[in-house]
Amino acid sequence: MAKLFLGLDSSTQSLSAVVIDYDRRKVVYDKSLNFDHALPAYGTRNGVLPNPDPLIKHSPPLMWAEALDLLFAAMKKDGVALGDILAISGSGQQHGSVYFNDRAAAALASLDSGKSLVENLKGIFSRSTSPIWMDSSTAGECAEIREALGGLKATAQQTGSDTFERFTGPQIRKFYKTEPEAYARTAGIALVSSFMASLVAGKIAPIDYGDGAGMNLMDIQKQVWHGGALKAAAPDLERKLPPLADSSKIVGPVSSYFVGKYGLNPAARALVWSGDNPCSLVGLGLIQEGRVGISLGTSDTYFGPMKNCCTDDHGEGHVFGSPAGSYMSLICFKNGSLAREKIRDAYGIKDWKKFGDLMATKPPGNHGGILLPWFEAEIVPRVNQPGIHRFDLDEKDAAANCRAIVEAQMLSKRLHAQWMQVTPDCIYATGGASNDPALLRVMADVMNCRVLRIEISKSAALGAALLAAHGWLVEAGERPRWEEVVAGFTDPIPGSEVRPNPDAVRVYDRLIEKYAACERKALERSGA
Ligand code: XUL
Repeated sequence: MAKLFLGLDSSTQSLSAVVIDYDRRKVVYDKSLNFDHALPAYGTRNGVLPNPDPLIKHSPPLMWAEALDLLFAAMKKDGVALGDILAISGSGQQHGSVYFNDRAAAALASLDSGKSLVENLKGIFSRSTSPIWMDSSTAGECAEIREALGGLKATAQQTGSDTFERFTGPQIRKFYKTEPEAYARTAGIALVSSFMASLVAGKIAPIDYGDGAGMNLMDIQKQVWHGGALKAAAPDLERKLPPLADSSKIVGPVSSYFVGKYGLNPAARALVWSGDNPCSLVGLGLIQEGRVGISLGTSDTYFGPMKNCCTDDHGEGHVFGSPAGSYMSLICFKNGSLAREKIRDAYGIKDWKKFGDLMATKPPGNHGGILLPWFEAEIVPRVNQPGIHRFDLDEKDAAANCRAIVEAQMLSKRLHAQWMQVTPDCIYATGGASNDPALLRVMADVMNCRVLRIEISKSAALGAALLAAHGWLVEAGERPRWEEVVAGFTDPIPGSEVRPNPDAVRVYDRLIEKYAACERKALERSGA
């Protein structure tokens, strides 16, 4: 019998499923359900409820539950062999939180497959909406928790990150301060990942170390709840949080709800879920330290596994637990593709091919010309005041400006990843702009490292399916090595390797000093 595993991904805009045939190393099914289109009654836009305050971003947890019903119904209709699935794991958008009252545990334990999930779950929430990662309404609470933990550096060292508006601890504190009665009625708090895992398992599921690290509430070194952080966030919090666990932990058999309604095997295992970034790490095959992912999207991210926990004293980057053991680091640069597009459009360049051709007319290092493309307030480095800064660069020279923005983005990644103390030996490039050879050439030369392209659109759901396989094998008494688990599922595109050019590497080894000095100057100018 084929060994089938299901990975689900509850993201901001959609719920996705990936089914893998483990022995054949194949994705045999893959489907996404867009919340706005499939569930218009909730009135979300891009998965988020409209709110007059642009800082507030909430979503309805019942919509996520209803999507789970719809997705299982679609899988059944599409003929997926649901009865053959051995284990289910999942991935959730990070940081978002769900608030239960004291009826939740009993309701989850007795889900009736004659009703819908929504009918089963009515009346179990102490807060009808969930703040999600896009919410930035908790600046005051961030300052309070940071101060209680001894400042920025101490907060990062203890919890893996400085306090951030989207992180769950500050969000819980805001709920406690603004709705104290509803907070008092709250018997349990889940992350999106542990909420969805609780539905599949039919009982309150633990939070895994990967997603737990995105709360500012977990002791990153010991991987236990951090007493001081809990106290700084809200009273009586420890009692409301589930236990922390490794993501290979099995919560139990799947809920009889899914057996009765969709024909799952009653022995199928329901695992602890993780966050989308930790799951993507596995889904992209980034399991050995030194292998790094760079995603070139609307914003750019730089992430990779980390053996020893090493936090960022500047408080710009994050350390999360990695489902493949130890830790992972992640930094997010806001001015990614959108900034590149701004330069392309400012010079009337019609496509990326032309952009790359223009770049190629200038040598690596661009004769020392530097451009800091902070079209929007930047996360890394922390820039509150948007602005474009040019140093030894003629604004009228289109080719030099094209080269300058790409070089600056890559130099910034190299500079701001230094705190991780991980020298990349291989970069996996992914995301929309990773099919641009001109960008990958600069990436390889600046980072002095080979670059390979990998295109896995559902890396989080695939990672979750691989976590399900791993957890099932562990329970079966095997000791699967992660290299073996991901083999064949996460191979880079053949022939995509770009090797660094030693002459260009030497240029960038010198230019990085100038780039860092320019950044310092621009930050002073913008009063950061
Ligand atoms: C990570 C973060 C986002 C969400 C997206 O810190 O906020 O990547 O996880 O779903």
